[in-house]
Amino acid sequence: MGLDRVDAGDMGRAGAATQTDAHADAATLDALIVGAGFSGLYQLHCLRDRLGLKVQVVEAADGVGGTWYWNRYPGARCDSESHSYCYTFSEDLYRSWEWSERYPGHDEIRRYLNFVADRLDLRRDIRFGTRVVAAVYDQDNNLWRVTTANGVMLSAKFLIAAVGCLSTANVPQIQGLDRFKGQWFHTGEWPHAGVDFRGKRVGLIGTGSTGIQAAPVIAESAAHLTVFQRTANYSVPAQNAPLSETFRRDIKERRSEVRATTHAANNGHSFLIENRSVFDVTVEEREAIFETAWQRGGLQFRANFNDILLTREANETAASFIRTKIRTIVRDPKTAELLADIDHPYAAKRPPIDTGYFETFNRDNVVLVDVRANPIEAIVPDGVQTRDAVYDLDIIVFATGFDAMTGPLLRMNIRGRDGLALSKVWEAGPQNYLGLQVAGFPNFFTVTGPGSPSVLCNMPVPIEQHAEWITDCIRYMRDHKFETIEARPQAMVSWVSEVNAAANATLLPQAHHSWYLGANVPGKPRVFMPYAGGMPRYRQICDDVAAKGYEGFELRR
Ligand code: NA7
Repeated sequence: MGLDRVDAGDMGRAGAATQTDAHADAATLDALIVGAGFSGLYQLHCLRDRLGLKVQVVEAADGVGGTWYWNRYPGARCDSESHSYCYTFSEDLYRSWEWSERYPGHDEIRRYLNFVADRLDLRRDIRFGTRVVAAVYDQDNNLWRVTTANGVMLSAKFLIAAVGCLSTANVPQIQGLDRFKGQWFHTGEWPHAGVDFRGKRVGLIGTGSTGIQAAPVIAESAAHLTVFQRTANYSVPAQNAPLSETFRRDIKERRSEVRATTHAANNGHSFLIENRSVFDVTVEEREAIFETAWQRGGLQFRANFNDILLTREANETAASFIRTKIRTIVRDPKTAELLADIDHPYAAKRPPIDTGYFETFNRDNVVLVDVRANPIEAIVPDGVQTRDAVYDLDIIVFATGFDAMTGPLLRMNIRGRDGLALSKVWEAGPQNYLGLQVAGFPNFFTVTGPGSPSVLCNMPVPIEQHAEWITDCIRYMRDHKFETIEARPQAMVSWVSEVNAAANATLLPQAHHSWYLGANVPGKPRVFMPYAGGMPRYRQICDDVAAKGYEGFELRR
């Protein structure tokens, strides 16, 4: 179980007692929500406006947006189609917003979330510029005592982490970075003023979704771009384009239909996976289907057959189609080979979609460097040193991803019953029940926490489901006069097995270096974190749990 406890005095009870005094005159809230992205905003609306609770959101940034507040790198754009990457709970909201492109850019998503915050009058209950540095459960008073970096202290009966899955930047520990004479940036903490690449020699480290989006845009303005690739990646064209007036009008009429499809789809997107195997069609038919899908673009590419993520043989048909495309697009055969030398099944890592990524390597000012064969050994004052060469650079861009899912939660220093540290419980990987609660942490909920479908879905769908489930749960507690809810240890163990079984039924765990497994952060336990059983099944499980009086949770008066 890993439910070890810290020594009393370490921080636990002694710390909690001091904090109780410090919090004595702070206003006590019904619920404190951490984060003002998609999930925090909706959770605030649900608890404040539907249940009438006294709620506050604390947010480290100076504005709403969550992940999208920070991710402003060149080319940053969502991979979900805009008409499904939004709230669908409200007809009014859905009708009142106009998306301009098939895939929304980061600035448009921020404008959308600001529009939602204004429309629902959320801002008055959000405390910006306030980062949580500790949250301790005060057992005697059944309150969470929360401390922030700027000294604000808050108390609340319910603590809800709406901190996002991809909000803790992972800057690799490469020696010498402090001596680099140029500028360096992580894509997930991009300067608001932007970065001027004109006339500069730029190095881009990382070829995940982010690096693949950023490379073409950086290459357009930089004097020279060196892309450092450790693991080659598949990518399918996004085929992004402005939305026609007809589409925009039509989609508003079809809000209920779009919502129903996103609820029926395993991955929460606005399209369903075809109910056929790659082997149900002839080789020629299959190629034609892939070709049409390539031209149409987007994540829907993997939805043409139902077994692409189930067997290596089925997967290889899609993988080899994409590798052939890479070899066709990229003119230099050596570069093409490096880009096509992909070591994992298609979509076992988060599958990127792009706008001109492979084409970028046909530019005169772009080179690809294989840092699997010749790893980066150091950052030197003038650039990046690999085992076999030094690359002179003015700017280094780290598109090296995130300490995903657990990172944002663990850095809040959460301590539950008897000073139990979340970091201790999760020493061997994130244990929880339904991705919503952890045993030992009463009245603490995570929205799209590890163990929930979250990042395997179009995020607004699990976010709406989680926020509504948590709201219904708190309403139930109020109606039945329960004071605490806490996952039972046994329920947590069973759910972790369920999450593992769901992942193992697919090819997902076969991408050994994926962030789904925590493999991108040195020392992080390798555990498949999101629930791969699909959103409809997950929703059903959560509904059944609630219908059975919150089975697997302990409710106390
Ligand atoms: P990812 O998908 O974690 O990709 C990070 C990339 O950075 C990946 O290519 C890594 O190679 C590479 N990387 C990380 N550390 C190093 C070092 N030390 N040296 C060389 N290369 C390195 O992050 P993204 O930001 O692209 O995407 C995250 C999610 O955001 C995405 O999946 C969407 O859901 C949205 P590796 O593969 O580990 O060999």
